Amino acid sequence: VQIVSSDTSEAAELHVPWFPRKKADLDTFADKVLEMGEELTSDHPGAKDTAYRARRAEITRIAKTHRHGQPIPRIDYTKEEVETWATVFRNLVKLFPTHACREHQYVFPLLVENCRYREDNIPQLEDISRFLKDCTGFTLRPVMGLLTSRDFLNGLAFRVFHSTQYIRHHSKPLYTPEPDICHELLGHANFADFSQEIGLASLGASDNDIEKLATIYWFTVEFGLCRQDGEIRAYGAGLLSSFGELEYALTDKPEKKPFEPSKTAVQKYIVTEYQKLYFVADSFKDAQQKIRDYAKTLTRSFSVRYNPYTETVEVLDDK
Ligand code: TIH
Ligand code: FE2
Repeated sequence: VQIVSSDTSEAAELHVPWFPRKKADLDTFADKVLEMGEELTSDHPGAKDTAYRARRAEITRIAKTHRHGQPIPRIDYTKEEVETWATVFRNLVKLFPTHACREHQYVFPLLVENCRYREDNIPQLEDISRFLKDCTGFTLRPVMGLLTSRDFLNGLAFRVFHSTQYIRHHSKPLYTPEPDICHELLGHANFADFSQEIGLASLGASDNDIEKLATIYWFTVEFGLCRQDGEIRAYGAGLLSSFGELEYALTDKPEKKPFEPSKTAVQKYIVTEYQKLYFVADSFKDAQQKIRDYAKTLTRSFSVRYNPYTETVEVLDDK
């Protein structure tokens, strides 16, 4: 039984925020981005570089006009862009053996083999999207910049990962305050099943629950640490794409607390500099299981099921 109408006015009456029902509904996010999408804030390293801003605008136009089902246009990256990528790539690859968790170390060579990950080549979103589709059912969708937490998490329900296509400013390769192609491709190598579960939990969720899910996502998928053979390793993509923060995170400087979803979900954090606190899971698997269990505890007046054949979400009123 359908209890939530796709008619927005009726949905609002029931206090259920609108949410996408089919993969093509994600087209509505195409030009909805937060501040750093189009205009760069003044403290962004590329804010005063007009050539950089023009290039970003050129690349983000692709995201703005992209529609579900179309191939993602390829970008002919400039020599300078490839050099920035090379600096990030070279330094991260050096750190992975001692700093990245084994799951990341397992996936990385597969991308090198199948998606032309090389120091002198920025891989194309279309190639990665096709590869992921074959082995995990995930696809990528180009995005102009940061989406709201709700939109980004909603995308995951459809196994769609929104990915930026432009690169960070060349003056600051070791850390950038926002996602860029290095972050998406080098950090988020591992698109695990549980991210869809976070996504499904986010559909039509209250603002309060969205904030909790986004905070969990932040401290795990983005900045998570885990134990491995008596050491601490990184599995979060925000760490695995920043050779500055990856090194820093494993020193004694930041605070570390055990990962406990109900506590982690209400922790405040900053988004523009190295984190002062990280949460450490007993293992990568343990983090996944705890996130799954947590997502199930959120209350909603209905439940949802993803139908992979039709790529739609079915709403069930069995709660
Ligand atoms: N700080 C990361 C990097 O330098 O690669 C990018 C981001 C991750 C999460 C938010 S911004
Ligand atoms: Fe990310």
